[in-house]
Amino acid sequence: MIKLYAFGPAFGLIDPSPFVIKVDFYLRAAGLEFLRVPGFQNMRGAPKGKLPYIIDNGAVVADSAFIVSYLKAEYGDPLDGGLPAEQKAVVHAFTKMMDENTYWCLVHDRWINNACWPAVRKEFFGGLPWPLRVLVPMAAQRRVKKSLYIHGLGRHSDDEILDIAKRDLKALSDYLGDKEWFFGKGPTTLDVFAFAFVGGLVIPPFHSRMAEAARSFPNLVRFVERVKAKYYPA
Ligand SMILES: N[C@@H](CCC(=O)N[C@@H](CS)C(=O)NCC(=O)O)C(=O)O
Repeated sequence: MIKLYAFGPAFGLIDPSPFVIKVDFYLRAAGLEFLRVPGFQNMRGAPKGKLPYIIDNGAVVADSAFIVSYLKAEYGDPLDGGLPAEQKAVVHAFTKMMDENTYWCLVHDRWINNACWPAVRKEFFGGLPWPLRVLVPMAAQRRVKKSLYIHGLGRHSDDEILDIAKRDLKALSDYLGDKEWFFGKGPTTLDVFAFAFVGGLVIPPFHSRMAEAARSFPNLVRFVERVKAKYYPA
């Protein structure tokens, strides 16, 4: 049985990490049986110091992109197998946009923006004893700030970061249009990955300008609701 090592539910999401949601939804959409193993302690065993990773028949695979490639190689490619090369190229380009750009906007919103940070701090660190409850989130936020600065996104103003996120959301919204799925017929990995990132902005009960911007695209909201109803019924 495939074991998916995750953080665990938070903010109305099955996981705070869009990368974990990607793999979870991929496994469901591909009809593969798996066991989700939640817990922040999973970080200790993570081969690359990040979640998610999976263990399958003794194979340890880290990083959502490598995990999906592994699953396709091992169990077939029911989601993208029928796509022509041109559409696969679109999947790749959008995927990298979300992984390398949208993701950091989401991180900035949750970890730096005061509209989200107090709730995030409480969710992740509220269970720690005092004074760790105060010191650990301060150190963690400092580390995230540094990562954002090194990435480059953290050098922009809040307005510029919001604008960057909106452009990604608009591209996804324009491409989805009024279709049920990004390529019409059924979920491909583009739907899986888009749900992970757009859902990560739309679903949590945050009212930051970025979350509201995501909710201002009615077709993306409907898309998230459709996926939730079909793959994550309450
Ligand atoms: N490229 C990785 C990114 C995974 C990732 O950034 N995971 C974050 C959570 S969203 C993490 O584990 N961060 C912990 C840390 O950096 O210490 C993937 O696609 O799986």
